[in-house]
Amino acid sequence: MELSKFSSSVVYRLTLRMACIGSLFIFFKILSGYFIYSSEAVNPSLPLVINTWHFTNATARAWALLSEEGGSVLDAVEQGCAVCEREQCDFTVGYGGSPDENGETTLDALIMDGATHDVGAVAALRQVKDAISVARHVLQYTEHTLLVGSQATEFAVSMGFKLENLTTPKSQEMHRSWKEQNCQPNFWKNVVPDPSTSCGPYAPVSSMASGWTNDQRASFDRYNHDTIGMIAIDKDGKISCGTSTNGARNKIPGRVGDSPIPGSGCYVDRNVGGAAATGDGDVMMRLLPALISVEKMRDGYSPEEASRMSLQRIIDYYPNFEGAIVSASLDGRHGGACNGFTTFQYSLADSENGVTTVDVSCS
Ligand code: SD4
Repeated sequence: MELSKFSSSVVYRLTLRMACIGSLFIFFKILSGYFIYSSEAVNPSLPLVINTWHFTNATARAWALLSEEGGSVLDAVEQGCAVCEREQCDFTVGYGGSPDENGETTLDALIMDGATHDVGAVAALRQVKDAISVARHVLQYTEHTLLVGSQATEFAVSMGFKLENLTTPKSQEMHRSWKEQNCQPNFWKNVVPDPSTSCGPYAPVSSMASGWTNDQRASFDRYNHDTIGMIAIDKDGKISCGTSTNGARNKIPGRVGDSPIPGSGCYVDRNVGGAAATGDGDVMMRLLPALISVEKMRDGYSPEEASRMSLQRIIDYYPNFEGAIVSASLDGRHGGACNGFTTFQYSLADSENGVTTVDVSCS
């Protein structure tokens, strides 16, 4: 009897001790798990929004969605870029800008979801103002990536978007004065009549040896390059990017630029970060600078270094290239690089700075 009392009290004390050790173990496990999660997944400067140029109203809208309204990163990018479409930022986003050779404004836009690596885009979209929202409908309601031209318009109308005229008195005036200046500058080469002095219609020169090139090629100066390209990261590190533009002034009808091309206009990777570009899209879409910048960040370079390296890849082939790129990593760092512009700024919103702009010196 005495022995069994003794042994049951030993068992009791042992059980109690093990239970205490067990609970302590669980407590520390939970605690360490919390700290590991905190340092890896949550950065104090997140959420973060950056976008090309000084389009701070667009940044502020995206920021409000992420920081106050519980919106997703896709909502932030869509509604942020939509601000520029409505405000006709620098007349290079939205309706009423960059008329083509026929005087028509057409729109390019893209939205990319880091969580799924899904993309929706429209190119040469006619008669619908809300390009980034139509792109989101491509992402959300189709298995496709990119819809173009009049058929993109048909898709938009079937999804409930309004058919509207994108021409304004200002874009009519841009087109009229271009015609008055013998259609200078333009994007033709190796055609007759000489595109550097004459309007079309043009025909190919019969032999390249006797042909013209066009030194008057339209340049992507201050008011011909301000595509909005935006990257949004929420507090949990979810990322998305988007672009919206009316392209290049005096473009040849049917021309599509870099903005709706994934990896060129913008790109995100849910494990790394994102990048967005602005500038001479005919050149940029040959070298996919947004993809390259993200891959450089994956290799451990900072967003600024990655931006420089991706632009350098373009400059190696096209030394006179005019353009810029902005990049952000999932830990909340950001940076940009530019070439051929006198100035370049990008807009930023994060918990430390609120909405502001960052100056970048160009090479
Ligand atoms: C494009 N990258 O279509 C665009 C140009 C731009 O405002 O930046 N436009 O080539």
